[in-house]
Formats: sequence, C-alpha cells, structure tokens
Amino acid sequence: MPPPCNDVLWHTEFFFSRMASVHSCVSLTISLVFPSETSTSYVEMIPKKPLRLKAFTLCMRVATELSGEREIILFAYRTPDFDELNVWRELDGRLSFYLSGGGVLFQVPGLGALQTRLCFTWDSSSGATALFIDDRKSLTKIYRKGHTIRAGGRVLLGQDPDNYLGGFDINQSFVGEISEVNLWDYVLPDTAVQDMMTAKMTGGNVLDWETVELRPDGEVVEINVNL
Ligand SMILES: [Ca+2]
Repeated sequence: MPPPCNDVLWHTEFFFSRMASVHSCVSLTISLVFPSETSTSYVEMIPKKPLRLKAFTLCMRVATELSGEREIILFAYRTPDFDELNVWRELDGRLSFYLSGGGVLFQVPGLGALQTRLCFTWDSSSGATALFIDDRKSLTKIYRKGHTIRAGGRVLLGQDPDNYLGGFDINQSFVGEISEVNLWDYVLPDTAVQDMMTAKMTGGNVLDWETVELRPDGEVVEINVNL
C-alpha cells in the first residue's frame, strides 16, 4: 500500500511485468467558474465560526480576463451595516481590501487569465498588512491598527453587496475562476504561506475550501480540478 496522503486519490500503475509500481498523488479540489457578468450570480460560503477578527490570513486562487477600468470584487464579507472585509481588484489594477472604511491598496502586477494565488495578512495589534502573490511577498503597510472585524455577516464570492444580501452591481461582479479560498483568524508565518502557494492552499480555521459549505445562486459552475 502507498503511504497515506491527505484527501487524495492514489493511482497505482504497474509496469515491467509487476516488477515495480509508480504511485502518484492526485489532489482533488473544487473550482468555481463565473462565466459572464451578472448582477445576480454569487456563491455564499458558510464559515466554521463567527468572523470576529483581530487578525487574518485570507487566501484565494483566482484568474480573470476582465481588463481595463473595471472594479472586480474578489471576496466580500458584509454585516447588515458595514463592508467588514472586502477584497478588490481596483479600477487601475491595484489589489486592495477594505475593513469598514477606507482601504489599503497594493501596487502589484495585475491579475490575468493565468491562475494566481493571493494571500492577504493583517494584524490589528500592529496594523501590519501585506500581500503575497504566488510565492512573493509585498512590502508591509500599516492599516487599521486596533480595529476588530465584526461578526454576524455573510461571506460572498462573485458580487459586492451594498446591503445585507443585495444591491449588486454588474460592473463590480467577478467574472473568471476562483478556488482555494481559505481564511484563518491569525497571521500565518511567511514560510507557511509560501509553502502552501507552491502546492495547494488549504486548512483555514474559519473558511476551509476543502470542507466549506458553498451555496451557489445563479450562473456559477462548480468544476472538479486535479491538482
Ligand atoms: Ca457595490
């Protein structure tokens, strides 16, 4: 028997008249495809615990061909009154997130059709925030020191809600493919982030892409991907 391997299928191929065998570890994951611009399609993610956060690491794997001056919502967590944690590709291509107020923006290479792994980290105690793209880390910025993200909201992919679950704008919708969305309530060490980015991002203690309940609505296609 091959050695154990987490959430994978083992493929065993015998060759050379059963004298040897080759094992390969295939990791299955779900990926969400948003095929077109809409003001209706979204996927709600059901977290394992309330998002009352004084720190986080938020990761995702994303690809989009939207270009030009077009805002793109990449992740939205909203309570009835506030955008608590919203991640954007800005009009000018910068990547950003907003914690109920003005945001923090990173001038980084733009997203495109090739899959990109992103991780944002933020720590309220210092305000330190940074962005990882694939295995590279940005500069650190100071943002919203002392702030706490509030519980009681909903996590959406695909749309930016301007109220609790609605007020969507087609010109801010996500079009493309997104997967490996994971959220931790603490800042992971740089090496842990970078190691995940070369394999698969998984294991968030607030949102774990491997086990999270996804509630799609509208024109969203779930596909299975072998990593
Ligand atoms: Ca909006």
